[in-house]
Amino acid sequence: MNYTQFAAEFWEQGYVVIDNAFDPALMDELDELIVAHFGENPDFWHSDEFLARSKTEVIPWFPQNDGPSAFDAVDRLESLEELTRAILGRDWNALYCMVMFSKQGTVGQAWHQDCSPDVSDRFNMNRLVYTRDIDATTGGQTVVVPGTHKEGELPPGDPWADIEGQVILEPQKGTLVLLHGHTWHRVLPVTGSYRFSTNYRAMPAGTPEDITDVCVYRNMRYCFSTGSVVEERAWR
Ligand SMILES: O=C(O)CCC(=O)C(=O)O
Ligand SMILES: [Fe+2]
Repeated sequence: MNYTQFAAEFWEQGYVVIDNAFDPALMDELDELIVAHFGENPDFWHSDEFLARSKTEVIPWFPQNDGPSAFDAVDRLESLEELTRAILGRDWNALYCMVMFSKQGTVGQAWHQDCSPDVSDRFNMNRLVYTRDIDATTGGQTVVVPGTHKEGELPPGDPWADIEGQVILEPQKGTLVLLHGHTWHRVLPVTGSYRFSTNYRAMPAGTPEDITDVCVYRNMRYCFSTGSVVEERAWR
């Protein structure tokens, strides 16, 4: 792996896609655990207001919160550690590992930034692991706008409208996507089957642990710990 080159691309574009980053057998193992955990028809976890306002139909699971697990194997990979260090610096910290599950027929996730861009060098980095293919037949592709990690706040507007310059990603089994938390991104509607990603979130040294507590959408800022809209953003 050329860590320096990937790091340069990350800082230029606000994301980088690395195919075949993980052993297929490990992907199968994690995929099976995720499917077993959620079953076919899990209940939503967020409040109705959040689901309605954010237009984000996801159910989170923190698999490392229940003690040692197969998910630790990804954290332990030297390649991922080195790549993360090349981007975030030597004293980066792991934040948490979160699986985000969306049922078939749900809307995916509206445009957002994972954390406030008010301070440009204060951010989380998503390290997204895909244990199965995502493409136009499954739906749920991840969409990013390259370079927007340098453009400040996601502008108010239609939570779902296309944004000029957007790029649709179709991660495959074993793909790693590194995504800056300020980069404007969303997930397309989940048409074919249920859909999930596993996110090993990380952050540079000195970043507060609650960095991802307030998420920026085009129509509001939403605080997860209090379950409330902390800012309305008018757009029509
Ligand atoms: O699941 C994805 O592809 C993106 C998820 C996302 O927006 C995030 O983890 O912050
Ligand atoms: Fe996100």
